[in-house]
Amino acid sequence: MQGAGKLLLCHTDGENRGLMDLIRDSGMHVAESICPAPMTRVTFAEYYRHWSPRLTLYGGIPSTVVLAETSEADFEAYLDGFFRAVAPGNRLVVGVADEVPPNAIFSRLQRIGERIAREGALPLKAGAARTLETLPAARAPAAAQAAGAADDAFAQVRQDVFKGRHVDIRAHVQELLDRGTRAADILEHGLIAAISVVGNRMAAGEAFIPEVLLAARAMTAAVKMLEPHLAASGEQQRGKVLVGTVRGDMHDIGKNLVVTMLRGVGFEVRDLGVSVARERFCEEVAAFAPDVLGLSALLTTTMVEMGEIIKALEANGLRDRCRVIVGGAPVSEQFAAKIGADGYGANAVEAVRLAKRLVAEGAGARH
Ligand code: B12
Repeated sequence: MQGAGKLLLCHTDGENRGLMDLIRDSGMHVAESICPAPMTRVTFAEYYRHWSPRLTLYGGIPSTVVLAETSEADFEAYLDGFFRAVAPGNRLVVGVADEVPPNAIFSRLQRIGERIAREGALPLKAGAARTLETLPAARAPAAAQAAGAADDAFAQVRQDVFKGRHVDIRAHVQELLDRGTRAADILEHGLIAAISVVGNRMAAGEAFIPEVLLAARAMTAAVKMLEPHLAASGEQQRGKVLVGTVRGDMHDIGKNLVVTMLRGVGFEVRDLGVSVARERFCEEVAAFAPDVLGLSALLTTTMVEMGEIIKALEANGLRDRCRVIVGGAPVSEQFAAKIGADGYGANAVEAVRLAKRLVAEGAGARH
């Protein structure tokens, strides 16, 4: 394999006490998802001593140490032992097992990042890690430039998103609202501009899940404040919409915006949340009898589930009971047509326009 320019990875999550020599001698190049003591019996120091001459190690922080069940003192002690074991540092990519916030404590993930930046030698040389707010695109996102000067009125809320300041952002959004700034502009030039930069950085391998989660949390806090302003309420009941993010997909910021805007113009909306199974969509279509079913997906791997949901509706004799609309970053008009959806909306405003048109055309039933 090495001759063919390929690398072999071995998924080593779990108990490896009886496998230490076998894995070391197996010819694998990388041992990934290493979950050491206290969750399993082998300590990280032992893994490192035993494997690092031949394997690159990936992992090392068991999920329990980032959870509240481990005290701050024990967490720090774990990190001290961890960094002592790997100094001077070689053939190691630090990874945290399984847990993400909110269960994993944010400040601990940040602390791990700080210590790697300070003490880690490889793969990032100490001090070489770049945080979101220091990246060039974070300082001058394209959408912000389009909106005016580089340091425009929305620069502060963008910085809040980059830095994950979910408390400060509320005061800054309020200041903008008090100055008479339109909520839709704060959303577009502040929040969406910032989260798009975060997405691009994520794609380029320069932003990682903890940072994206922090950014998403700040964005969600701000969107909640904007919701009453975005939703022009008071209109009469327009119809019923059932909404959800498809199975395997946890993204909900965009879906929540769609829900807010639909409610704002008078739709009765039932929001099923994230990672919704196709069976659940079928049950709810039967029970809630929506005029429109809105499906959201943000991953290329989960967008295919939208087609499966439409097939499941057909198989259960429910397809003619409602119109199906789809949306989310990877979804397109062509994809919607291919899977037999009734419409595609690129953003929350289009979602509302689409739902209004479909309800006006057919009040739910397709034929
Ligand atoms: C925030 C974020 C996260 C957060 C989500 C937090 C949350 N509560 O939603 C977290 C950190 C959890 C996350 C996790 C992951 N993410 Co992510 N994430 C993003 C990010 C940066 C922003 C998404 C967002 O909120 N955008 C802002 C909102 C307002 O826009 P929107 O979602 O597109 O919604 C609008 C429209 O699409 C439309 N719309 C949305 N839904 C619907 C529904 C209907 C019916 C209609 C009509 C319209 C509509 O209207 C909305 C409002 O205008 C994107 C990058 C990006 N630019 O999209 C990556 C991104 C989607 N994530 C990505 C990846 C890879 C992941 C992970 C797999 C990473 C990992 N290795 O674990 C995981 C997957 C977890 C899972 N199982 O779902 C990739 C997907 C790549 C791909 N081709 O599939 C992206 C594109 C980043 C990238 N460039 O690499 N992510």
